[in-house]
Amino acid sequence: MDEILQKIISALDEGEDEQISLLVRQALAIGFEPMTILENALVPAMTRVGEKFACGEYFLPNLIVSAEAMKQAMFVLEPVMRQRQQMLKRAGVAVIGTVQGDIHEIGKTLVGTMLSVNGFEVHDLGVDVTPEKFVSAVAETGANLLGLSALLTTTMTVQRDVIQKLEDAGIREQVKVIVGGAPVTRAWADEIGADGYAEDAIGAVEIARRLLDVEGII
Ligand code: B12
Repeated sequence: MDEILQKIISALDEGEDEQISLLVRQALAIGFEPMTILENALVPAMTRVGEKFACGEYFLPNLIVSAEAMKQAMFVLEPVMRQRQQMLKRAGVAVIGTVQGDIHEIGKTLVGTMLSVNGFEVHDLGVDVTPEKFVSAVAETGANLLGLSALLTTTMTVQRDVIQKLEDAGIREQVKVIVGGAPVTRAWADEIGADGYAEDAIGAVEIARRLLDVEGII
């Protein structure tokens, strides 16, 4: 593996946020594509941190510093990704957020960024978003895509609540609902009546484009 990507992986693992911004800038400067940096360094490194947390090698402070480093890296990558895809025609209007009770934001933000650089107008509601807030955002923006992120088994059920609330408000037919997050599966998506599920941010764009019949390549 390239040395610079390896350094980015180490910086994320150790939560060195200043260092990681520098390294990501360097990687871009020597010609790495933003998606390569994401897929080959940042995402696997974050996944590894999660595994270390799960097996008791890392503790919550480790997660927090690594997540902060990931955010800093994204601050550098996002404008570059946006700039390179400027010419895309509008694919749709998307509302996205992490459901109530859940503050995990990295995956949700990544999905929002990927939708945005692929031509969607994205309204990111942030984290810990109530079903009511999702419903009013869909109504206000006229969104045709709603992305619900949940990273905890205890908050996945809120995805179902949001779909129910859309039905109650009479706007379920207006919007395609896609769900995701580490514990979410296709079977769960089917069970709660979501229109789509994706495992990662690229899959999210693919499914969104398919559901909304948008032509063109990612
Ligand atoms: C970073 C992290 C944190 C950070 C979050 C910081 C931040 N600003 O986001 C902090 C430290 C705050 C945190 C807190 C907690 N966490 Co945490 N966290 C993680 C960790 C390590 C990584 C998550 C992450 O960012 N991954 C990287 C991104 C890129 O991946 P992703 O989020 O999965 O997103 C991708 C896909 O899922 C998908 N996707 C995501 N959203 C969506 C949405 C749509 C619409 C679609 C289509 C796709 C999609 O695409 C994304 C991009 O590829 C995970 C471990 C893991 N394996 O997931 C644990 C994990 C999710 N956390 C866990 C726990 C238990 C907690 C705490 C309860 C810990 C505690 N004791 O306090 C709290 C909960 C706080 C709360 N109320 O939300 C558990 C959840 C267990 C469970 N099954 O319920 C995990 C799995 C760790 C573990 N193995 O135990 N956490």
